[in-house]
Amino acid sequence: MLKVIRIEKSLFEENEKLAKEVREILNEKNILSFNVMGSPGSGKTLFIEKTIENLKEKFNFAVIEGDVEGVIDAEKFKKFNIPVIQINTGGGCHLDANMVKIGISEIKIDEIDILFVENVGNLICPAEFDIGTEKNIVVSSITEGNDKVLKYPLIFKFSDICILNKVDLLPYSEFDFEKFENDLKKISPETILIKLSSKTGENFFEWIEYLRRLKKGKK
Ligand SMILES: Nc1nc2c(ncn2[C@@H]2O[C@H](COP(=O)(O)OP(=O)(O)O)[C@@H](O)[C@H]2O)c(=O)[nH]1
Ligand SMILES: [Mg+2]
Repeated sequence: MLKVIRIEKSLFEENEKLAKEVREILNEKNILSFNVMGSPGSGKTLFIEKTIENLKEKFNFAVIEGDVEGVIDAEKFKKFNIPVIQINTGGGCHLDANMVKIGISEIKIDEIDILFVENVGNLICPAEFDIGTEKNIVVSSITEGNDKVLKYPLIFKFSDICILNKVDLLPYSEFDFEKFENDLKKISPETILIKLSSKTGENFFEWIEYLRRLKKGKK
């Protein structure tokens, strides 16, 4: 006897339902939320830290950290004295909407303006799971080389915003920015590209201005 069980479909369907619920909870409280994806080491955590550093006087932040193991990234947010929830997937390569729903249930969301969710670092699985946040961000860095858009198109298509990070290292690399930009336009014309350095702060204001406009648009 051969029996095929289509787990994939029901998993995705269940996730969609939960993502909708998360979105409703966050929208009801007028919270602007971001799902930050990208390779390990692309600079997701530093990007979120820098954003909070820039705007902590203006908005109340919360962070949900998704990692396979440990609390290394979550601890980096202690200095801000904000709610931080660590989710350990124990091997899972992405967060899902249920994990985020549990995460936000641990936060006093009435007191929050902006929520960052740092997804598990990789360019494949996170792109298949809507986690209920408002905007998807992929952080790509120039040290990863400029073939990533063509090699992992799904995550770039899935993302509303592409942060091209580590531009301070441009002088030491052969990164072809024009090619990256053209590939992104071809693969995902709607995705907004912002190049910056989370380390030196170079061009960071462009992202901050964009975020402020998004937040204003919600009110
Ligand atoms: N030079 C440079 N280094 C960066 C930049 N952003 C992050 N890094 C460094 O890259 C490494 C990985 O950053 P991290 O934020 O932990 O990446 P994550 O794994 O994507 O969360 C750390 O050593 C950061 O200090 C940047 O814009 N320029
Ligand atoms: Mg990180």
